[in-house]
Amino acid sequence: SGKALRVLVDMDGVLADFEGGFLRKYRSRYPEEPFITLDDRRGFWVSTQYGRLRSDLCEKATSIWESKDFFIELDPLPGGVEAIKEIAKMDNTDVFICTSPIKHYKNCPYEKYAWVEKYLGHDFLERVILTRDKTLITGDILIDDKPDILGVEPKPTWEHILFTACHNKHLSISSSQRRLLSWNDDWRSILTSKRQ
Ligand code: UMP
Repeated sequence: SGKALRVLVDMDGVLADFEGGFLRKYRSRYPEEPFITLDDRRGFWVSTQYGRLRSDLCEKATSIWESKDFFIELDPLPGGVEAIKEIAKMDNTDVFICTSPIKHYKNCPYEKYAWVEKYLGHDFLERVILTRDKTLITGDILIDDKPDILGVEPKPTWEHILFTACHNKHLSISSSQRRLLSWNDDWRSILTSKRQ
């Protein structure tokens, strides 16, 4: 059956509900300010869309994920924890969580590890990759909700599977690109299709 299949799984927007956690805390902290419903979200960058709504809302949005306890308090997205545990147990398969920390580093890296320990267990900490450049990481597939994953490596080894999120659901993707609509979608077939 050949070399083990290497599966890279993004965290925010794939395993952890970044968008839902953001909106709840933004509305709680800034109850008088306008907000963007999840249905009206467009574009990967929350800060950019809030900045277009009113220029000062860009930094108010940023203040939310720069706050202590933001990342650790994110809820798991439906089925994600169960799916990645199942992938981890599959024969001939290596799974890693591949996530980009924010540059305001006081809380985020710590809380990402703490989230993984809380929901996936201490042993899963072996499987965490924090990087701002995912093109450097080799793998067979990368399941990620960001439409454009760019970095210094022009030809990453992985196939990017676009995980559907509120901000990307309206995007038309090229015929060659594949989507995972949710963890209820057929991720097992995507893995099977990549095996030798
Ligand atoms: N993020 C921002 N600004 C935004 C939205 C998200 O800095 O408007 C952060 C949250 C995550 C990171 O830490 O960007 C995205 O990481 P990946 O999902 O690409 O791993």
